Amino acid sequence: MIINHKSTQFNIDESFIEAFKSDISEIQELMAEYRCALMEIETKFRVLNEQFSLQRDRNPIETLKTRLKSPESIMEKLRKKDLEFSAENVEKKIFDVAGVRVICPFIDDIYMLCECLLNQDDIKLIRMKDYIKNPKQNGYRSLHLIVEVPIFLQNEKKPMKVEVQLRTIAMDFWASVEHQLRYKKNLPEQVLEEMSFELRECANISSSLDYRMEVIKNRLDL
Ligand code: 0O2
Repeated sequence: MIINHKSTQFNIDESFIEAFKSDISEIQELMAEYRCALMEIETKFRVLNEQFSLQRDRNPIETLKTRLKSPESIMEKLRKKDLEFSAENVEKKIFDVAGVRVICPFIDDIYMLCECLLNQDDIKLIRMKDYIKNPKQNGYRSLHLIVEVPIFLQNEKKPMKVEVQLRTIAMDFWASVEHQLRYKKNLPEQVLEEMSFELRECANISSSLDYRMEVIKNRLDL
């Protein structure tokens, strides 16, 4: 079966579809739990934003976005890992089913929010990847966290994994545009090389912009 998802086309094995159908109610329940985890993390960031804006008279969060991974992307990710589709595998092997993206004006805001989140006693850090200090080869920058947050169900407290991506407005601009360009397929090798070079250059320019803005902010003691 072929599933169209935006501009991507996946060939998904029939057995995956069968497994998906047989696990459907468990999956629906799990997705509802991920939605609850997203609400928990979103609220934590909104509270921090509120408190900081009272203290400093500016918002450390420009935009807050949440998303649940689509069933097609989850299936594709499991297939790449050579794992069968089951609620158990989704929960144990896929760490970014629930995702929160926090877009900040300044780099300092990113590390301040990260520290505040990780200091909360119900948050457990599972993994951190700092693509700001160590950008990806293509120029991608962001701070990635996988955290566990408890959700409180009727008779149970359940830890749920959430991926948090923190980035500046400039990093987000670069990542969003690069994401769109990446889907342009079948380009000649030379064009691809030139494009990668240009994208790396743009990432460097936007990074130096971030640092210059930071200097202005610090001068104003904001
Ligand atoms: P989507 O639609 O955003 O969810 P893992 O998730 O652990 O299996 P990995 O590669 O270790 O895989 O995760 P990592 O490096 O923490 O980054 C995964 C996510 O970061 C991606 O999710 C993107 O959102 C973002 N990302 C990472 N590298 C790039 C990049 O080069 N360009 C852009 N634009 N985004 C990037 P998904 O699942 O790809 O997509």
